[in-house]
Amino acid sequence: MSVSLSRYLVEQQRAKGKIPPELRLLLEVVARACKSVSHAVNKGALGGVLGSAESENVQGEVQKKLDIIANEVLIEANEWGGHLAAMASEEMDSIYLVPNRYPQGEYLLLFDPLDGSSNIDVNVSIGTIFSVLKKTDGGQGVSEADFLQPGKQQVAAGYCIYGPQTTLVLTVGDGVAMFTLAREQGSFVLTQENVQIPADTKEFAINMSNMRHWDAPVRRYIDECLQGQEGVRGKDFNMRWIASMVADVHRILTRGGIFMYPWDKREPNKPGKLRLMYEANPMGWLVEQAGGAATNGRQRILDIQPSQLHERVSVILGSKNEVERVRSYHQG
Ligand code: P6P
Repeated sequence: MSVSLSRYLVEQQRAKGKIPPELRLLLEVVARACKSVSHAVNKGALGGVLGSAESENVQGEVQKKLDIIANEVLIEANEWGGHLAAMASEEMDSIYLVPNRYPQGEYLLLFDPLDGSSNIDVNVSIGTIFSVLKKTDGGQGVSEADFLQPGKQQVAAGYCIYGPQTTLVLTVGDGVAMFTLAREQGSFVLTQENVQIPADTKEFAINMSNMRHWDAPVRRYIDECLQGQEGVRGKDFNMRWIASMVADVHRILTRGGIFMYPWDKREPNKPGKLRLMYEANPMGWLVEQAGGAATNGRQRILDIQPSQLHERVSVILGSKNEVERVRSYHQG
């Protein structure tokens, strides 16, 4: 008997008391929105959704048509349900308040509506990343300050990868579960739970073209991997870089590995390329819930106190022993 996402969430709510009804509703709405995004992505050129939208987002990046479509789908799906106070998106400069015509809830939803969008036009896996926080003060109204909570405060986090399969990966703090979209019924079906990342790995993911810009600890770690059996690591390594964080993280959750997008001296004033609130925090919690680790090189990512909604961070995550090694090199 297959277990649907809805049944899994009811069991997390009823049997385990892990999530209240409002959070269950929120996660079901997000999953439904991801199904709509998957449908749009899968149309590709046939849907007239490829290419640039001729606009820029807050990050100064050219937006793809699908970036904007995915953002609109998530906003429209979530704004009326009464479970949210506000939303934040990589594609929007400021937070999105739930319109007054709808009831307000206590949850805050953050998302990168379509991560990896440089891969959209070349048919490589992309995905939606989401993070859920709760308003900390019971007061009325909501502001950006309500969002600025460390990642360890998340109550749910996940992503939906649009690849050969459309798979939703989720944690509510009780391990990591994976749900594959059964297109015939249009429902997400549980295909793996209690995901575990091997503590060791022979596979690293980093954009090697940036090597000359890296800090010494990162350079040392990668050099040692490249030395293979003849070097201090005593084993050969393999390299992967999909340039789509969702796809690289999905591989790591599935078979282990280490993913690195470290600070580099191309833009020394930026702590990294990836965003803390809606990329590193949700992915960091998923990885930790699967037995892995996530650091910025010096600090656990989930302990970082955000100061801005769109702040960036250096990301090193995956197999625990490898992440620990990189962290120790930063300490050294
Ligand atoms: P680069 C996609 O644009 C993204 O934000 C992540 O999904 C991905 O890991 C990274 O940037 C790729 O960056 O510099 O290799 O193109």
